[in-house]
Parts: sequence; C-alpha cells; structure tokens
Amino acid sequence: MATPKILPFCRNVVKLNSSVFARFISSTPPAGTTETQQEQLKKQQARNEEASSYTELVRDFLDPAQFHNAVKKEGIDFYCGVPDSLLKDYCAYVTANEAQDKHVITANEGSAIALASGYHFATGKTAMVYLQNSGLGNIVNPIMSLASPSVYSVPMLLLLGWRGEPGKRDEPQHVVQGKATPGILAACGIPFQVLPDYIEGAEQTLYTARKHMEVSKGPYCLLVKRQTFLPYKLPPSENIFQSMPLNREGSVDVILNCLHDRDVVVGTTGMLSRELFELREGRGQGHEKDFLTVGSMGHASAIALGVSLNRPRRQIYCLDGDGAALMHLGNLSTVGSHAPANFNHIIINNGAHDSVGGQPTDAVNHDNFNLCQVALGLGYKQAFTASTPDEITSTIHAMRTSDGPNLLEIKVRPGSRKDLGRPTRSPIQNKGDFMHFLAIE
Ligand SMILES: Cc1ncc(C[n+]2csc(CCOP(=O)(O)OP(=O)(O)O)c2C)c(N)n1
Ligand SMILES: [Mg+2]
Repeated sequence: MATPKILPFCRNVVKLNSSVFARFISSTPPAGTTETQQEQLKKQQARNEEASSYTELVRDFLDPAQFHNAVKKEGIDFYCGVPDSLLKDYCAYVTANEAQDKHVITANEGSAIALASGYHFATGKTAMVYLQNSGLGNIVNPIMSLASPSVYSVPMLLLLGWRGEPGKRDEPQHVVQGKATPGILAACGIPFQVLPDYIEGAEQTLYTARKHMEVSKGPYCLLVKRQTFLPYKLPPSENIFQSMPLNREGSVDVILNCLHDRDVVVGTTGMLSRELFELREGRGQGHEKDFLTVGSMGHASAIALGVSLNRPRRQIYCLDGDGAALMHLGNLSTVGSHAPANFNHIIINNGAHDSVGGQPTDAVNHDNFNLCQVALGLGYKQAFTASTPDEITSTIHAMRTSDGPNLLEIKVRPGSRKDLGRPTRSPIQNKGDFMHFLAIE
C-alpha cells in the first residue's frame, strides 16, 4: 500500500484553502448543472461564506474539466470503464468531451482492465480505468492474472468510486463493499490513495501515481469519496430512446398490471428495483413477490434462472436493464441452453446506465444492436420488442400462453422521478418474504 507522499505545498495549506475558498464562493455554478445541483451548490457556497476565516471548514470540490486536464498532463489519454454515481460528473465530462476512439464504456469492469492492457500493448502508454468499488470483484481476475507486475505488468490508473466509505450512510451492500475496499486493493497488491477534492492536491496525487506506475509497471488506484467533483451534466443526446412514450417506471407499472397473483419477479440493480418497491407500495401490495437484486449487477437473470428451474409451475419475470444484461451477457446463453418454459426475461432498455448518471450503453446504437437476435441465437424460444402500454400488455399475454424462455425488450426513455425513495425492507427481510412466497405451491 502506498503511503501518500507529504505534499511539498502542504505547508501553504491555509493560503491554498483561502484561494480555493475565494474561487469557490465567488464562482457561479458551472454550466450544465441542473436546478437542484445549482441550489445545492449555492447552499454550500453560503456555508463556505459562513466559515469565514475558519478556512479549514471550507468544502472544496474538484472541477471535472480541471481534473481531466491534470490527468492528461500525466500522459494519460485513453479512458475506459463502467460508470458510477460517485464518478458521474467526471464520467459525464469524459463522455461529452473525449473522442470515441479515446473513450470506451465497457460491458463490465474486468473487460476495461483487459482493454486498458491491450491499449498499453499497442501504444506503450497508460490508460485510465474508472469503476465503482462494486466492480472490484469483476476486476480481480484480470488484475491478478493479466495486469499484475508479476504477470504481464501493465500500468494503468484506476479511478474507483468508494461507495459505502466507512462513516457515511449508504445501503447495506455498499457498506459491506466499502469497508472491504482498501483490504481488497491491498490483497491484490494495488497501491492506492484517496483523490483529494482540490486541484492542487489532485495534481500532486496524479504525479505520485505516475511516478509509482513508472517504477512498479503495474496498476495504481485513486479512491474517490462522495461529492468530490463539481457537477457536470451530460448534454442531452439525440436518440430514439428520448422519444419513447414510457420511462422505466412507467413500463414497470404496465408490467405489474399484467402479472397474476402467483407470478414471481426478480428486479435488477439500480433504480428499477427502487421503483418496483414504490409501485407496490402505491398499490397497497406487499413486497413478497419481488426479489430486489440491490447489488450483483448483471446477475438478476441467473437468480431468476435458479428460481425458475426449481419452481416450474410458477411464471418467473426477470426485470433487467440493458447495462446489467450486457454486463453478464453469458447468462442469456445459460438460460437458452437450460430453457425453462416459465422464464420470462424483460429487458428495460433506455440505452443508458440511467441509475448512475445516464452514460450510454452499447444498446444506444439501436441501428446495429439487436437484443432479440442475441436471445434467439442463444436458444430463447421467442423474442419481442415493445414500447407502448398496449404492445407490452399484449406481448406479456402472448408470453404467458407459450413456452419460454421468452425475451421482451421494452424501449423506454431515460430518467426517473426526483423523489424516488429506497426500499424500507432490508435485504434479509426481502429474502425471507420472497422465500415464503416461493414456497406456496
Ligand atoms: C459490478 C457493478 N458495477 C457498477 C455498478 C454501478 N451501477 C449500478 S446501476 C448501474 C447502471 C445499470 O444500468 P442498466 O442496467 O441499463 O439500468 P438503468 O439504470 O438504465 O435502468 C451501474 C453501472 C454496480 N452496482 N455494480
Ligand atoms: Mg439502462
């Protein structure tokens, strides 16, 4: 583990803080921020002003543009990874400002490590891989057996969103992962330090990272705490998803109208499961029919497969996301080859990682991207697409009356309610309720 180097300018920290303070309190919110973000920023500016000469109480933020320039100065000019909500402003900046051949959003984090390795083999240069710490599990194998200094020795800068950082409120799965994060990095032999939230500190840290990678010729990681970056909002992209009649929550509402009492639902990671939970509340229903896959992104379909193979008389509906389905696309092959007749895979496709900031997935290339062909090619019996309430309703009825596995891709527009809550039942309670429900013959 790297011990952070004492910064030469630490002695000037008060001077620095006051200059940052002056810059921050006098600045107008950056372009591209939403109204809520602007309000939050104004509140923070007011708090900073109240801090007055207690400059140590002033909160700093990293400007994504300044940070990106600093990254480039260290010779890094290729970026890949899977988006994260803590990194969303930086990811949005990279998505909006980097050329397509310099920035690749990969299907999963492990693939980003491999892609960064290929980039290094071809150019001799160092890439950045960004990811949420939930994705650490996905990178362990390619880090240990590909990038490690003792194997192929590939330098790469990991930018890791630290969900569940000790001392911060977060969901149970993130608390578990957050606590384990430094230990996992250490066990993988990856040196790391926290990314400072002010530009001079960030520059120094990037310099340290580069020097370290020059010597070790292996990965180096910067841990990003929540609210490190100033807001940066992705400019709206023009694609067919924007014009779809329903958003994700609207489509889940229509699906619920089509389900029967004993039908089983497995919801994917992110906002879909939160919306599913709230829709049930709104209907005055319990939550026992729904397994909410709060973590384990991409694995909802395998969970649903495990249920469907062992509860053949129940209809199983896996409500998946495009990003999640792509993350572990191999699951579709396993479903196709085991072919349970009661398996219904509904992929709510908004062409984006909507839950973590709306960065595009490969599904956004709707002209040459076809989930139905993939599913049929892997052994699903039927595959449909729909976008209106009527199409969804008639397709779900058709799926019910014929043997699966079935795939329904619902094209929706990105976006969610601003007041979306979080499930009030814990994962353990959810599991208990769900198992009771599955036990009913
Ligand atoms: C392994 C892993 N990587 C990244 C994340 C962070 N994450 C949570 S939801 C999500 C986006 C999911 O996109 P999609 O499946 O298309 O659903 P949408 O949010 O668009 O409804 C991401 C990247 C995670 N939870 N786990
Ligand atoms: Mg999506």
